Amino acid sequence: MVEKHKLLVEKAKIILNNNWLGKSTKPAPDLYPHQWNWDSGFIAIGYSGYNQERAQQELSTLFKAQWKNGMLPQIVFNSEALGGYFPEPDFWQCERSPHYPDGVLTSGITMPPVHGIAALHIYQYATNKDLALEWLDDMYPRIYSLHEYFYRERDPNNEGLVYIRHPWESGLDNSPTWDIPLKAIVIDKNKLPEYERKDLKKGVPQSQRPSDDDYDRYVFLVDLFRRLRYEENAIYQECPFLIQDPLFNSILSKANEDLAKIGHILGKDTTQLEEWHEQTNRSLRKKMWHEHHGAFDAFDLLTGKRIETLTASGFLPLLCGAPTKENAQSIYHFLESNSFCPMHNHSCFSIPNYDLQGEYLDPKNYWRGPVWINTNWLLMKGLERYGFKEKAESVREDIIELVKRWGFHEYFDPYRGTGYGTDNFSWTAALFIDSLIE
Ligand code: 2M8
Repeated sequence: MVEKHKLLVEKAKIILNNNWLGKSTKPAPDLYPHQWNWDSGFIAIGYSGYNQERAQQELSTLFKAQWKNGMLPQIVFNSEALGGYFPEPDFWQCERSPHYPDGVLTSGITMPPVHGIAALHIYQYATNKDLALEWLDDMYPRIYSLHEYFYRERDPNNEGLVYIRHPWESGLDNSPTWDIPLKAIVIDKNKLPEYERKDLKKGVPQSQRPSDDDYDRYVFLVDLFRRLRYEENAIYQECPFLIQDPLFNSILSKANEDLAKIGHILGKDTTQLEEWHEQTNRSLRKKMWHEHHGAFDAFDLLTGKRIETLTASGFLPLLCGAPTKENAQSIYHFLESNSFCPMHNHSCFSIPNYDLQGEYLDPKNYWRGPVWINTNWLLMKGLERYGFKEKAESVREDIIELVKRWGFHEYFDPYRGTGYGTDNFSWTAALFIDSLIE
């Protein structure tokens, strides 16, 4: 397949090369000028098919910015590009935290931990296994301590389900799932720090980006964290946004499983990783599965209620093996309904991030309807895991088709395929390359 799409693969490599910052890769030329946490995981997966050294370096650079308590920041700032994004280090003020690492500039929240998954992928694709083993030996304790941080600091009920404390941590920033909890945060504009959005000056229309009301709440939360000096326990007591999300927990669970495989290769004791994997899967099934929906719900720790919004996040437990066979069948049927674009239907593309029949669908707006290549790639792996080969194949075909027709956009219209957001987007390029490797 790589041969068949040779020109596009070349183009994808050029995009990654142009977004290369010297030690890591930015997500896009202008809109995102720094290094992003889970983007780098996906980008490394793309590199692993043709440039092992870069794949390894991408993650090594990211983990140089790991906090002393194990947290891996959402953004590692590129000091040469400061001024082009909001919020940057002057706003985060992470130096207030005793856990802030030396010699780097970062934000004070995290993102879905795809790194164990990426690291195993890099090893499997490595042409120089000795080099890969040496690298894994260095990465293993770092990724392990990130997982330890999650179970220690973000799992207050000791149930194997960790919470996110900011929509940016989910990766799916303005997903309709966050509408209810965000609306519940009452903002006093007079007390909100002054700020200026930079994202709207980069050529992407407001209609494809989060609303100003959303941004006020994003800023409110950052202001709270910096006031509390990024102290996890204090944040847990005061934060008005504490959500257990299926996508986040499924990625963590799968990363435990993959890190345990790496541990076996390195001869480590992986008991804890296996226990985390089992416990998270058990709790996903017990607490978040929604029989009637055929999907997993998010859970709001503050209201004690499920958030019954139907997004791609609810299918992600396929990735880590949490659903029973029956659950997986229900998910499959739901994915094959008009809500998420069935196979062989030429009037839509799979898998939109939000229910195509849902009340809040906005096919152009960011995480409120468009198709994203990273969630598609993860779902493809989950579908393969459960033996839904034809469906997985059709998801792969849509990844390829969308890029072929519209280019390397950030996200795509679920009906027409039109590319939206920024162009020359790194993870679209990286995962396109990976999707062509059989
Ligand atoms: C988007 O999020 C950032 C904040 O993290 C933003 O809107 O400024 C999301 O799509 C996120 O998932 C992604 O990692 C990031 C960079 O591509 O952009």
